Order: sequence, then C-alpha cells, then structure tokens
Amino acid sequence: MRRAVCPGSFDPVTNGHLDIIGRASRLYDEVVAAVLINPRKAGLFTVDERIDLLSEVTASYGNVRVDTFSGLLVDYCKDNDIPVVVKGLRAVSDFDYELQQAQMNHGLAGVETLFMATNPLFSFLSSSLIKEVAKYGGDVSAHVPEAVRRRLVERLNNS
Ligand code: COD
Repeated sequence: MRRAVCPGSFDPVTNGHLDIIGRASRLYDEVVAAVLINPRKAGLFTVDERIDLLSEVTASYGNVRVDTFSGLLVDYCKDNDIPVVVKGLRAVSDFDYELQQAQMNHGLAGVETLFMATNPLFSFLSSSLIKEVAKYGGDVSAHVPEAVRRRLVERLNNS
C-alpha cells in the first residue's frame, strides 16, 4: 500500500490544507493527516477538536485517516511505515524552512518530501491569519469549510 502523511498543526484546518490533502489522496492509497501534539504551544482548538474537524471535512475523500503525533515526524513515519511527507508550498517565503525540514527528514531517516504548489486561490491562507480575521469579525467563509467557520465563531464569541 502506498501511504503518505500530511503533517501540521491544523489549528484549524483551512481550505489550503484541504486542497493539499485532497490532491495527495488522489496520488496515494492512503493519506494520513497527522496533527502535531505540541505541549509548548496551546492552540485555539484542542488537539481533539482539531481531529474532529479534520475528520469531518476529510470524510468524503474516502482514503484519508486522521491521527496525531508527538516528537519527530520521521519517527512517526518509521513507526507507521510511511515513506513520504506531502507539503504545500505557498510562496518563496515557505521554501527556505520547508527545504531545511525536508533535507533533515531525509538525512535522519530517508523520508522523502513531496512539495505541491498551492492552488493560487489559497496561497495567502494560513491558520493564524484565519484566526486573526475571524477574531475581529471578518468573513472567513471563503477560506475554511463551513463546519470550521461555525466552530471558530462559537469559540471566539465565548473567549
Ligand atoms: N496552501 C497549501 N498548503 C498549506 C497551506 C495553504 N494555504 N497552509 C498550510 N499548508 C500546508 C503546508 O505544507 C504546511 O507545512 C502544512 O500544511 C501544515 O501547516 P500548519 O500551519 O497547520 O502546521 P505547522 O506549519 O505548524 O506544522 C509544522 C509541522 C508539524 C509539519 C512541523 O513542525 C513538524 O514536522 N514538526 C514535528 C517535529 C519535527 O519532526 N521537527 C523536525 C523537522 S526537520
């Protein structure tokens, strides 16, 4: 079985993430959307909430599974027999850091990284920007799935 992982914080999942996960799901038999558990960085959503949202919005793909990992991504890949990481490249500004990570992951464990050029519709999208726009009442409905928009509004109105 050909497997790949799309790792991230997914706090919360955006249409940019979904575009990459969906395109990866057409290239591989199984794609794991893996949420990083980072004890040093509290998110707006808990890891369980991010998993629920990701599971809901990727359910229609059929071959996408949602999981979590902590520590090194390459250890997760080794433990789960996943040889490829799929990442989206939004702009040149992503490239330096992504290249470093890809080279380190390859050097550490031979894990390959496949970069996909972001759909231009989503090239300016990040979870942080979405949270900021939503916090000040901006409309994010074109940038996140409806389930995510609803949870964002609920969370920000109650915080
Ligand atoms: N369009 C296309 N792709 C996008 C978009 C967009 N608009 N937004 C995000 N993406 C893709 C990118 O590939 C991005 O890398 C990925 O989604 C995740 O994005 P985020 O913002 O949810 O997550 P990050 O950047 O916080 O996640 C970073 C990782 C968890 C991937 C990374 O820190 C990691 O692998 N950590 C584990 C520890 C480790 O192994 N460290 C050593 C690395 S060498």
